[in-house]
Amino acid sequence: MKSNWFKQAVGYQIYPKSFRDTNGDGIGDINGIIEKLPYLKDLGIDFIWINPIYKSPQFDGGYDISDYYALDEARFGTMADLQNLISRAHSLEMKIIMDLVVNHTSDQHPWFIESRKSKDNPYRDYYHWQPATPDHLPNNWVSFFGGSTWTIDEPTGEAYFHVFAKEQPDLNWHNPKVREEIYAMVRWWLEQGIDGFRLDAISHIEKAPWDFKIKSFKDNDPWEPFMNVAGIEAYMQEFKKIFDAYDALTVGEASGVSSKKAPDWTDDQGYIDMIFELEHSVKDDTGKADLKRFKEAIIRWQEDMLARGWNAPYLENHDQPRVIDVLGDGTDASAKALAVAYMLLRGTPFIYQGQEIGMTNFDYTDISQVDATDTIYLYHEKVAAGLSKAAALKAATVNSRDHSRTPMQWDATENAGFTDGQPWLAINPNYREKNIAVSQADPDSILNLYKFLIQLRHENQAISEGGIKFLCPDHPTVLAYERDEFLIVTNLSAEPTTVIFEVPLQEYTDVISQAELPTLTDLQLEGWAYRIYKKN
Ligand code: ISL
Ligand code: CA
Repeated sequence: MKSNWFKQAVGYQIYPKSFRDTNGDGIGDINGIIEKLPYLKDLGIDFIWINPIYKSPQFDGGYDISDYYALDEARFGTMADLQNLISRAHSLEMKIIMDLVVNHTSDQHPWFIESRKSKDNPYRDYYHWQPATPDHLPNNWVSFFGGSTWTIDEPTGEAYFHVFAKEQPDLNWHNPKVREEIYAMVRWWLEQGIDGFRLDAISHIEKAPWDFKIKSFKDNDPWEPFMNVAGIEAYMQEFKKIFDAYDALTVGEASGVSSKKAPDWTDDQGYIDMIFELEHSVKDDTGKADLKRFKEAIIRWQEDMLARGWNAPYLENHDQPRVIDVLGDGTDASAKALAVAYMLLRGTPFIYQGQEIGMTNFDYTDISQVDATDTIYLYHEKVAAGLSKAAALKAATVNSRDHSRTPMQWDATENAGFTDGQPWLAINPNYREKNIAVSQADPDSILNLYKFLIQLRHENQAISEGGIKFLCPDHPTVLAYERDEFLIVTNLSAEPTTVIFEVPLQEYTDVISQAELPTLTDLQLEGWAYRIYKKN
């Protein structure tokens, strides 16, 4: 049986490279996180998820690990720094979880360096190898980052399998030795005192038989052969034994686990505590999300996880553009309505660094400003297809991961208070007006609204653990729900609207203004309205 403290908690995601640099090399570091712990405590954060800081060639933002037992010391700091971070966080009653990247390693990992040497190398079966020629790859599966999932490799002439970049070969989970190595590593990290993991791309560790035929290449169809494929349950069960033994907090990035299946993953007997679903964050070619689709996904996940299971609501992460420009219209008002809409849902909400001040997307003018591997790949693909450089840049960056990876905007001083050196990625020029210091001083800021919402969660069990019932699920712009004695209403559009409720509004008080509500069944909502009502 798992412990339940996380049901009242709020998580904060740190992309360490861009959080705070303390030694002037332009790269955020562990000491930078330590420096900002009081800020996070003041915000009300209960635990922090830190993106990968392990030894890595950094081909994919550290999601290409070359040594599971070592930190990238040159960039981020030493194990002693990490120990210091853990103990300082714990003394402030905050927990620390780290990324666990076990679908793949870096191609620079010693296992892969061995594996590729010969067909009879003892590490050959740590990865997936198949006979292949350029005209006859083992199958027609495509990788998330573009191109085939197979790369032919010298010296053996066989192909190895990768669902992400070719620099990220997939581990062979059928091999018991691989599993033992991974489980030992997981135990070792928990012994170091970290409180748990965010399980990267965990739903991809099992694959369909190589002769599986992809039905279509539209939407999510091409990923089917490595999305929560049957057989994965056994590995998750093995993981669970370790997690339970350490009472570790676990969040799975589990695309392909449907809202119907998710309760089995996350209920009291489930493998992990909660799941990040990816369905609500689908965007089109213009970088906008379809509000109808967003609402449908949120409501379905909340309803399907009501009887059993646990959600991890989020609006942003290091892979997604900034929500203020995706679902919002760039205004603070839109960021606030979105904050209220998701922060009071059922589940453990996550806030991504900078989201709490409404950090925006970056206005790219040249491909050299981009770091994200998949964006650069897409750009070259578009140029090769005949697009002008400007058009290719626009198309490739519209949904780029790098929008959210620009350095954190702490204050209005040179380089936004992020670094005294040259930042590794360009800082958004709007940092002079949009930063933590300015937001702290303004009682009406997005930041202070987040603080209020976190407090409301902490103080009211109805919001952390109560039920949820959606009102007007078919309204085009209003997301409204009851959390036991609370009623939350948001208008996720700049257009005013009216909505008719079958709830006796006169029995409620406005939590924000403390005003009693008139006897009305219809509510006039201004653009980006948000209301939090409580039953008298
Ligand atoms: O479904 C997906 C894409 O449609 C995702 O499951 C995919 O798993 C997701 O993009 C994975 O992201 C994570 O793993 C990647 C890394 O590049 C990302 O930054 C990380 O969040 C590879 O490790
Ligand atoms: Ca640094």
